Amino acid sequence: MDFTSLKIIHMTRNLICGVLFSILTIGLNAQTKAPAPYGPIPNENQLRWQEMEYYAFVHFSLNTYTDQSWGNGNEDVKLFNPKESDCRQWARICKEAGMKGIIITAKHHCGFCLWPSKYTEYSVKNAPWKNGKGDMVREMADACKEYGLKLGIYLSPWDRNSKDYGKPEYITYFRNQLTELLTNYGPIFEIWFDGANGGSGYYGGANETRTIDRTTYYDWKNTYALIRKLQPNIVIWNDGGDRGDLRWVGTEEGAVGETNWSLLNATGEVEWSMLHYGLESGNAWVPAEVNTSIRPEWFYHPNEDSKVKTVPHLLDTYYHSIGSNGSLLLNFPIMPNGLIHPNDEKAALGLAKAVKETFAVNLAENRKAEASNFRGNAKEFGAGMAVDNNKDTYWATDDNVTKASLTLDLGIPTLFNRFLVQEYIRLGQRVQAFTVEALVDGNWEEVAKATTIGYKRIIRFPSVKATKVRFSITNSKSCPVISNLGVYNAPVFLNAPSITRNQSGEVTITTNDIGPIFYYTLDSSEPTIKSTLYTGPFSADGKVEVKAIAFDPASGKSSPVGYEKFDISKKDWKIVGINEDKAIAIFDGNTSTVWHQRGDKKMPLDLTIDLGYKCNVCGFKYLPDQNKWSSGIITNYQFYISEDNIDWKLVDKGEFSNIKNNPVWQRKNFMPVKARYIKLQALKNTSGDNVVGYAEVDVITN
Ligand code: FUL
Repeated sequence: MDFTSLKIIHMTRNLICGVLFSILTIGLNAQTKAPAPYGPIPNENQLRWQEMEYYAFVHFSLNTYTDQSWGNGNEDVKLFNPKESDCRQWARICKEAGMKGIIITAKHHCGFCLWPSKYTEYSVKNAPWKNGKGDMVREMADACKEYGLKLGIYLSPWDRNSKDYGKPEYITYFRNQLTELLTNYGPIFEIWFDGANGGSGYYGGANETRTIDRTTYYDWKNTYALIRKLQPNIVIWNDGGDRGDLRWVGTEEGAVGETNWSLLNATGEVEWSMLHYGLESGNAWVPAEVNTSIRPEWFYHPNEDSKVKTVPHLLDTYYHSIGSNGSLLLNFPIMPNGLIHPNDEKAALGLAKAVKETFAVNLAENRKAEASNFRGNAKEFGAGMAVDNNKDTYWATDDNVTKASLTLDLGIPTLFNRFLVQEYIRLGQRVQAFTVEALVDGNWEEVAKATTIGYKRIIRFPSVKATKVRFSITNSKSCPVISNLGVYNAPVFLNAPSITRNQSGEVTITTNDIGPIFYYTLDSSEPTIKSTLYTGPFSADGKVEVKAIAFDPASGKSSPVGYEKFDISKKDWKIVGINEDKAIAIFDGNTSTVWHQRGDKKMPLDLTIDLGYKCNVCGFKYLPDQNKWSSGIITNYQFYISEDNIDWKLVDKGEFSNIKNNPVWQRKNFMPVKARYIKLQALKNTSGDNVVGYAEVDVITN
């Protein structure tokens, strides 16, 4: 063959190959084009924030020194003197706990500023701390930098100290403070605007009630523009007015809805269910942030040292936030000395350890995976992309396919109890429902059935031993796009048992976990499996401390200690002047039974209790209705005592500050007084009507 013939053959071969290649790639391109985004999608700031998953709140202000939830705005700045304050301790704990950032309460509702703002005297610059030369926000920013954490700012829009609050001038003041905080402390990942706005306060000495229209007063549109100009990479948390980048989940208990769409409408009112579950048809991307405290309250109260949430409780919160397409913003209350309490540190590090142990081995990683359908039969969208440990690749189906399944082959019978799944949210949130099945002894068993996925969803179910796992999408808005799957075998973590006592002094120990037995002590010692075995309700009337553990004989694991301190006996208590049998719910020791005063009577409404005998009363406790839709939650009260039900003395009055968002036990202390009768007078409730509800009322005696 001469050179020309060779060249012709070569050219012809190239031509054929070229044509074939073009045909193939045209065909392939048509088949393998990535899915188009569906509905609203997150912006880069929201994506960056979502991947942080877990970060801290720190609550520190003058309230820390007055044992209050909300300061009134007239508390003395001289109280602020944290002798051992150390933001590096906070940052170290957060880092070790696996958190990615810290949001500091630069200014809470009382108006006191943790930084030396130029625009007010009510700040650290007039406090004895560091002779007025301190700047807590600066120290926080430096500590975050040192520990590789991001910094966020909580700036309360409501200011109970400012004389201008409620007037247009305050908006200039508010924006000036925002400008200081967003200019002088480096990059800020999140700004947090609390929903509590307007009400009674000091207001520069006016001591009055000021109401504002929270949708218009702050002119959010222009306030947001300022924020975005100063910090282009920030996310804005706001639950009122113009939509921020993130949404509140409607509760401070630490849980978003089981169904959780990262969508809302860009305008219009947001009702509770939208906050909690998102809005499937929403036209804006507004993902959920679950904020909760590691203790019942946000600020430090010494009496909560024994109420720090246990590791199983925090784990539950983890699944209801990070495991439910939300982020987790967990609060540490700072003590008056300026440090995080060791109990809080222990709990946070305990959670980190439990999470690490749970997700140490992904049994699905790189396992053989088969899908009922994958896009254009192209490997780049195949089932394997969901188990390749790469968040940028995904399994996707053809455009018209909205029901599909993926089967993972575990090889040998394998024990597991957790299933993790992630959508590739850059292309939107699509899946509406899915199931998880396990192949046990040759039969498919459904182990879980759930609704939305979003950025991350983790499902818990009892341990199952299976050779295969089948994940089936049973409904999706558009073709599903799944970036990651995980199968895990989580160790047993038992919840601390609950301890209750009824009016006749009978103590009951219970748990939500299935199967454990309990051991308890009554002498303040720590219970072990050598302590008294609980065989049923027992009698322990009068002042007593009960500590109990749950124990799982199968795994040999114990729970954290459950603890309750009961005060005087309630055997002889009687409600005075009310003849309704159901009213007994007020002191039956059962937090889920409630009694409401309703009818024609108007506020103030009294609840009078005859304790049966005289004792030294030095405080009282009130627990509102624990039902989410409850009415009659008291916000303002007066508390009276009497020895004879004739002469009454006012011993305390005030507000249950954050009771609406966080309906936990409210505890009020006062100087000890002799009393046989107590009267809790409700002056106002959260809904502004004349209903008063009580789950429990108790006294504190010395
Ligand atoms: C609430 C506030 O009123 C609490 O004091 C706390 O700051 C919490 C994070 O938000 O609504």
